[in-house]
Amino acid sequence: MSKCVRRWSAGCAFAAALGLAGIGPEALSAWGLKFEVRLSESDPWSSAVNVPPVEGSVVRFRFGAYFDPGAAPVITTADGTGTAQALNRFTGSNQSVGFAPGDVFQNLVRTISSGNPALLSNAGATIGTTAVTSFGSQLFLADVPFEPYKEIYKGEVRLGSDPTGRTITIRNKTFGSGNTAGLTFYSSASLVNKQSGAPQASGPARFDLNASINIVNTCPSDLNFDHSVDESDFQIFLLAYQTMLCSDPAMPFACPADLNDDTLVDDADFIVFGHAYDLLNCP
Ligand SMILES: [Ca+2]
Ligand SMILES: [Ca+2]
Repeated sequence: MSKCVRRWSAGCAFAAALGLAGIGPEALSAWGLKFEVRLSESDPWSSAVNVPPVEGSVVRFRFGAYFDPGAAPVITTADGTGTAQALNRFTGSNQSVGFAPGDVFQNLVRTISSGNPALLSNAGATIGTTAVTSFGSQLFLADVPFEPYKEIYKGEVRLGSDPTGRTITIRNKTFGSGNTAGLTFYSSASLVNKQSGAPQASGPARFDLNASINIVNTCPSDLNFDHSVDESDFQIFLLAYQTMLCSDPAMPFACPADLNDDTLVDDADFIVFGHAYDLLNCP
């Protein structure tokens, strides 16, 4: 605490507040980038969520860095080996893998108190650039007491109209740039003991924790996505049944009424649909 107060009083006060909020240590790898998702503001953050393929569905996500206080010395870089205690910046970009046309990032918000605007620059499936996104001294991760995770920004993924099942992974895209480290932090709240978190061929104990959005229809016969299988769905099914071939241009995209995936909408699908229709409510 004394070192912290002497050198970084503003940042230490910030970290102390977070420490008092009860954020506890996590059993993770030594350090890395962490991405998490949730469906609503009241849900806990998670590494994965399931969401039906409904246009306009929103999944919240956040991005930060974590450090394991129990893995000292936790970081080996070109500058030496030390225990991570203070994160000072992130350099690089993050991305989604698996976006379908129409899927977008939106409402990106920096949740640290300062930072280069490049941190949140969004181009399609990429967020950020290789610009140095300095945070000043606000991201202490140790000393007051150890803070194992620091959120850097948050945002949302909004699904487009693609009705097919798929997985979107939110993860790092580029880490560092040239001689500029991906993360910069200090081993003892001292500029002298700077440890640059650049990628090291020998392995710097970095392990990123990615997040997944699993787009799955858990109620396939609910063809209009209103959580029940009723007359409205039957009308949609009937049109597909009359069209029959999934390859017919008149068939809705991805042939959702082909419930047994055999490229036809026929009696076999009607049996599946009829069973769901009897149940009415989606599981
Ligand atoms: Ca329905
Ligand atoms: Ca079929």
